[in-house]
This record gives sequence, C-alpha cells and structure tokens, in this order.
Amino acid sequence: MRIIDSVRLYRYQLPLTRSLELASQFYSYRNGILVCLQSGTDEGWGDIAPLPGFSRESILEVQSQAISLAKSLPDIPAASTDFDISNLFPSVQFGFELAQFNLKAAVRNQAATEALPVTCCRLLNEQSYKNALPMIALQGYQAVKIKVGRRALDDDLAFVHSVCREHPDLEIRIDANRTWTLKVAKIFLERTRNLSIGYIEEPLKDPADLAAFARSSHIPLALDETLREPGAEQYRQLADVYVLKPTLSGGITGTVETIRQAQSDQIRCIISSSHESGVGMLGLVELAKTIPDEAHGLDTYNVFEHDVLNDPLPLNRPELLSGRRMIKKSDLNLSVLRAL
Ligand code: OSB
Ligand code: MG
Repeated sequence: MRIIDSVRLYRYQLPLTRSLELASQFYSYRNGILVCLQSGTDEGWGDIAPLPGFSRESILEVQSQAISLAKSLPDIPAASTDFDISNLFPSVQFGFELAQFNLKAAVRNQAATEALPVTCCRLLNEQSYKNALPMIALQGYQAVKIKVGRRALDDDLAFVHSVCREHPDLEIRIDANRTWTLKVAKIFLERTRNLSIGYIEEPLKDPADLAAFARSSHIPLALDETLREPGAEQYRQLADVYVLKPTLSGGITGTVETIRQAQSDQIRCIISSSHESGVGMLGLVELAKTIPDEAHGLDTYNVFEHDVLNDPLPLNRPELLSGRRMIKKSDLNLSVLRAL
C-alpha cells in the first residue's frame, strides 16, 4: 500500500480585482493554505480557505491545526487516512480530503476521466447586468442568482421583476443572506406572486420564523447558513433545497453523505463555492459532477486578480467542461506561495 512520504503546506494571499463584501465587511485579499500530500513521485493538492464572515475558524487557527495534522501524517497509508473526524475545522477537512482524493487519482493515473459538463449558475447584480448587454452576458445560462436584502426592498423587487420579464426561460434564484424580518419577507412574497422563482435562499434573520415563512410561500425554500448551525435539525425538514458549501461545512465526505440523504428525501442539492482558489474550485467541480441535473453555485472565481494556478481556470461560463485536471507543482505560481 502507498505511504504518504511528506505533507507540505503553503500560505497564499491573493489580491482581488474589487473589494469583496462578506457579512457587511470589505476584503481586498483572499487568504488560504495549499496542502500537498506526496507519495513517491505522485502528489495530491488541496485548498484550505476559511471564508471570513462565514467560517467560524480564522486563518490562524486553521494554520496551526493544519501544521499539527501535517506532522501526524507521514508514514500513514495514503488511502486509509480518515479526515472525517469531528475535531477538524471544515475548511481543513475539505483541504486534506481534496489532497487525498487528488493523490489517489494520481496514484491510479486517472487524469483522463470522461469530461462531464458541469452547469454553473451566474451570480447577477444590477450594476453588472446594466453595464453588460444582458442578452449576451447571460447567453447559455440556465440559472442566475440575485442577492437581495442589502438595499431598499422596492429596488430589489424592481430588479427581480425586470430579470424575470427579460429572461423568462432562466431559473431565477434569490438569496437574502438572512437580512429580512418575516414581515419584509412576506411583502416580497406578496409582490412576486405572479413570478416564477426557482427558490429563495435564507430569507430570514430569525430561523424561528422559517416555518411561518414556508407555510405562506409560493417559492421553494433553500437553506444555506442555517444548515451549518447547531440546532439545524429542526429546520432541515422545511427546506426544498440545500445549498452546500464543503469548505464551510462537511468537507468532501460530509457533503457526499448529506447529498445521499437529501436525495432520498427529495431535496435538491446545489454545490456552492466560497471564493476558493483554482485548486479548491477543481474539487468543487468534481463534487458538482455527482449532481448532473443542477446548475451549481460556482460563480465566485472571478474576483481574483490572479490565482495560485499559473493558468486561470475557465470558470466564468455556463458550462464547465472539465475532465479531471491533475495539478502538479509546475502548474502553481510559486511566487504567491510561502512554504510553512
Ligand atoms: O450566500 O450563498 C452565499 C459565496 C460566498 C459566501 C456566501 C455565498 C456565496 C454564494 C456562492 O452565493 C454562489 C452561489 O451559491 O451561487
Ligand atoms: Mg447563500
């Protein structure tokens, strides 16, 4: 059996093309850690990138956990290591599981798996919609997601109505990121009665109101943040859709298990990214392939000025056509990586 010979960790800090608003704070850099598991001449890379404002763990906490985990790994069989242990931060679990998955693929030399297309949901804001020619900008997309709740309800409603009117064939998804009271959410429902909306994600500040919302809603309910909280169990049953962010919860194995359970309960699952680097994005694309009939929330990669990969991935499009791409050290931009 193959043994892990070495574990290497690299910090990165990637500049963003525009400042990124996360939970009401603005960021101009993305911090993360790449992990490389090596066995003989084979290597497997993973990405550990806790998202400020969303992850509970900070990059410094992640760094010290990753360093101690790395010390414990060499000489352990590559295939048998189980990172699905409760004391790991989700971002660390995701990064090490992805590295292990990629190492196993490298050992089996599985670079050329079948290229299955993955459908991507476009994140849409009013500014970019108005600046671009909408018919061209959205060409080929099946689904778009509109973030609401950061400005006056009337402005959100006007924009949602115009996108629905101009693109009747698109699945329109709404994400309020828990900004509304039940009262405001009900006004939104009232004023979208005549629209067809794919789902509304996290409408409410207070999860205790979700049951009342679901009872009066004509729009399917998607849960994201609420799924990751203690006490999520009582709210899961209200959801028609789960938005799954493996970096923020569950890593790879936990996410696969949630998908399996959800599918037997007839709940839709969307794989969603959290501004991971290209290394993490490739892992999310692999996971998305396991749910081929959905448009996945993978439109977060375009914020980077440059990536950890020398050649940026072609992800800003409706169909991500990906055979598995094997990452090797020579694919990485070493000038942005600092060995830990
Ligand atoms: O609220 O779903 C969110 C990205 C980073 C942090 C939070 C969120 C997101 C996304 C990802 O919206 C894209 C998507 O899910 O379509
Ligand atoms: Mg969301």
